[in-house]
Amino acid sequence: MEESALRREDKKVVAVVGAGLVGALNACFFAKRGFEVEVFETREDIRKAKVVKGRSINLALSHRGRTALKHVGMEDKIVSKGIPMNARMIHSLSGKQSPIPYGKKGQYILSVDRANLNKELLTAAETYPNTKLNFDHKLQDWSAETGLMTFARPHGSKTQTQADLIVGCDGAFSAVRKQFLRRSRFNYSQTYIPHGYMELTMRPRNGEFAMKPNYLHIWPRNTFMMIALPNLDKTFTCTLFMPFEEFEKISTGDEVIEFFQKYFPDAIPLIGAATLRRDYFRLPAQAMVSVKCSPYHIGDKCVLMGDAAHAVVPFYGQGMNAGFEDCIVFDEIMNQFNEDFSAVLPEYSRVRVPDDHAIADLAMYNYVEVIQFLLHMLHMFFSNVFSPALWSSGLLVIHSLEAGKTHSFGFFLVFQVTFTRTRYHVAVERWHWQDKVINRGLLLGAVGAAAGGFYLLIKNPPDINKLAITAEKVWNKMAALKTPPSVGAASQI
Ligand code: FAD
Ligand code: EGU
Repeated sequence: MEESALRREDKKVVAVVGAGLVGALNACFFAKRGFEVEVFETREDIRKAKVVKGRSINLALSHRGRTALKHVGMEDKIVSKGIPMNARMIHSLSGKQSPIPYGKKGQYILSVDRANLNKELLTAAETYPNTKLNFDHKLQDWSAETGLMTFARPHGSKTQTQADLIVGCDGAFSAVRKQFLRRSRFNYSQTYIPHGYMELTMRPRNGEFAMKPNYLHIWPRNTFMMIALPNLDKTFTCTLFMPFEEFEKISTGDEVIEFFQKYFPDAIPLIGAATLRRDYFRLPAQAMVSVKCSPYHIGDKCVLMGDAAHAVVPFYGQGMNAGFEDCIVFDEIMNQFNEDFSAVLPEYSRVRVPDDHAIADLAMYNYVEVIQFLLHMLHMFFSNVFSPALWSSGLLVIHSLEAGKTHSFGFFLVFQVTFTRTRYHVAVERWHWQDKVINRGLLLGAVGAAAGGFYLLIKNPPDINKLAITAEKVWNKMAALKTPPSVGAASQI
């Protein structure tokens, strides 16, 4: 007892800026170590608020996120309120549904409620006596020299506080990050994709889920798609992803129905025509941004985590999972370097930047590619191209006749990203290697080659530089997709 009291004395003050998903979780991680944790959040306490504004209503939680929750003893609590999704359910234009499992039998991802997850994490952070949550505190400015932060309070007042370490968990438009931008040798890029998203709610039908609950429902269409995740109240949250210019073409209720009739006819009765007419215009389509930067730290004073360090487009369901994994990685390095911030922070940047950049690139690549692959999958269900042997080998190979080039949809990749903690950059390296092998025609017997290839790939890691997926390439790809007749161009990235 005495010893812990003594240790408390010399414990440093850690300020966590942002009490979103990553900030609230991070507060638990730092509190567990015994730091004096001060959390500062712009919004009011969402546990008391009547209406919670925010991004997506629900999220896919997978292995990385779960592991982080486990570190702070929260896994069971969150998982018990999540809905397992064992497979994707692909909806064809004619309304036919085809399931494609995520992993082996019994493996699943979870649909969790964002607000509930955030609330539970705040409550968990608050149970540590060494944690204080400060709501209605909007960070305006801070000093990299002194660690002095200035917060705007409601009604125009301001307060200032000092901390030994500032942890920026304040999301994609991070105020903490602004200080980084002023400094030399800080790399930064942000890209808005041409797509926006809109959420629509599918109510229960006769008191039950309107569709099968244990699936991530997907409607892949040409340049856009809709996905739906189940909620505990038996609703589904549908998210429509579409280029802004397409959203803008629809301006009346009739046009909404016409549009859904053309592309998502089976969803109209499930959402309800009247609801659809109304909800489509409730909120404008939201933008999606991809942010990459490096390094993630300034000296021994400040570190960025979660979306503040790496906002990724949602086409891998990994934004939160990656942010949660940031917390584990930081925690491990804290052990390794005895909580010495001057050693921990540079090491954290060194280790984590390549992985967060890899998932950011992957999600960006997937943004266009996944729609195409899901469409291919759908077609394969209705033709004989679909081979169970290829399937079970974990490798789906798609041959584009027009381009004369074979493309693999890395099920290994999706698997490693979703169900393991394989470093993101390593998973990507393996995937590129796999594609190369296939294009060289080494894939003869599907199962044998895939198994052998996988073995080789572990032995010979490929060149990382091949990876760079530029926004430009993604744009070119979008352009190619817009010219329907020559589909072939779409397979050359
Ligand atoms: P945020 O959740 O943005 O939280 C930041 C917090 O900081 C907020 O509470 C904000 O109020 C506060 N803040 C901001 N500025 C200040 C300031 N100046 N001072 C004080 N506080 C401040 N990820 C997944 O893993 N799986 C999914 O299925 C998934 N689906 C998604 C679907 C969509 C449509 C979108 C847009 C994203 C999705 N994501 C998903 C990504 C996920 O939402 C984010 O990665 C995650 O919310 C990041 O958490 P964060 O805490 O870093 O940032
Ligand atoms: C997007 C928005 C299916 C929640 C990528 C799959 C997503 C999620 C996929 C959102 C897709 C896309 C994967 C998971 C997941 C698939 C994945 C995307 C959850 C490649 C709430 N994506 N998402 N891939 O595999 O790895 O089923 O808003 F439609 S979970 Cl875009 Cl695993």
